[in-house]
Amino acid sequence: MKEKLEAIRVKAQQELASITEQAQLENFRVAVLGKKGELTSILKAMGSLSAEERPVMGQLANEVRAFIEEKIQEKSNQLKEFELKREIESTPLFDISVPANLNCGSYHPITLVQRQCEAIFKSMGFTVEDYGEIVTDYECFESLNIPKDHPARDMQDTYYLENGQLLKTQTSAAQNAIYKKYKDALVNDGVPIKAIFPGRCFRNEATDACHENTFFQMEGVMVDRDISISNLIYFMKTMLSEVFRKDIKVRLRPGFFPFVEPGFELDISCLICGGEGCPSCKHSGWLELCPCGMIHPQVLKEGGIDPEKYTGFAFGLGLTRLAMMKYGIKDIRDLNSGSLKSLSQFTDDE
Ligand code: FA5
Repeated sequence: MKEKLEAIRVKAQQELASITEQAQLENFRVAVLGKKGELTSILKAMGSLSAEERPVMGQLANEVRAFIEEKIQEKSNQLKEFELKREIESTPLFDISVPANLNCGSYHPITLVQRQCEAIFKSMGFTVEDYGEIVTDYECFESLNIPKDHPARDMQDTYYLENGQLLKTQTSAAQNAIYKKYKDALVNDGVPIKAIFPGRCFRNEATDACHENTFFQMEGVMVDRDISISNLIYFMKTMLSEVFRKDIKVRLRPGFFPFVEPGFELDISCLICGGEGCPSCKHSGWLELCPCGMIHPQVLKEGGIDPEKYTGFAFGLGLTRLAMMKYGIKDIRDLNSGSLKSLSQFTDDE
C-alpha cells in the first residue's frame, strides 16, 4: 500500500503539470480525490491491514491527500492568474494608426465602459435608471442644495433653453426623482435604495485633453438605515478593481459639493503617463475620476426621506475619463470626434 500511495503522489504531480484548463483540473480532482477516486479506493482497502500497519498507512494516506489538495489549489490559482492575464492582454489599447475597418459597426468605448459598470453594479443589487438630458433648474441645482445665488453654480455653467430648462451638467440632476420614486419602498418595506444612472452631461467650458463640453457620467446612490463611509469605500473599490482588473493607485481627498457632507474627490494615478504628469492629467499625475460623499440631510429631506432615520452615499463617476484610462486614450476630444477609423478598433471587445 505504501508503494501505491507514493505512486499516486508522483503521478499526481506529473498529471498536474500538463493541465491547462480549470475544467481539466476539476476532472483530475474527481479522478483522484472523488468518491470513486484512486486515493479514496486505497483508503477503503485500509480495513484489510493489520492493527500495527493501519495507523502508519492512515497517516501516510492523509499526508498524500493533503499534498495533492495543496497542489490542486496552487494549480487553480495559477490558472486563474493566466486567465486574468489573457483577458487584460486582449483588451485593445487605443491606437490612432490602426487602419479603418469600415465594413462593420463597433461599440463606442464609452458604451463598452458603461455596460461594464452597469454589469458590476447590477451584480451588487443596484438598479439602472434612465433620465433625460434636458432638466429643470430645480432638478439640476436647487434640489441638490444649490440655490440660485450659490457660487457652486459657477463651476457648472451650461446651455439654457428659452423656457428656463437646461442641458444637465451632472447626473446628480436625477437624484431627487430617484429618491421620490423609491422612498415608499424604503420606508414601508425596508427596501434600500440602490441605483445607478448613467447619462450625458453638458458644460459650457473650455476644452482640453481631459475636458469636453459634452461627456458622460454615471451617478450612483445608496440609501438605507446605517449607511456609512465604509459602504461607500467598499463599492468604489469593488468597481475600480473590476473595471481595471489590476492594482491602480487611488487617492481620496476632501472635496466640496453642496449635496454631500462630508464630500471627497477620488482620483486615480494617470494610466497614460504612469503618474509622471502629461496633458491627459493636466501634468499632475492624477486624474479626478469619481467625486463622492455622504448625501446631505437637506437633499434627502428634499427627496422625501427622513435624514434622522436614513443615511446614504452618492458618487458621480466620470465615465468618459474612465474610458480614456481603460483604453489608453490620450485626448478626451477623440471620443466625440466621430472618427470611424479610431473607433472601429473596439469591434472585438464585445
Ligand atoms: C460632479 O459633477 C458631481 N455631481 C459629482 C458628485 C456626485 C459628487 C455625487 C458627490 C456626490 P464634478 O464636476 O467634479 O462633480 O464631475 C464629476 C466627474 O465628471 C469628474 O471627476 C470627471 O471625471 C468628470 N467630468 C467633469 N467635468 C468634465 C468635463 N468637462 N469633461 C470630462 N469629464 C468631466
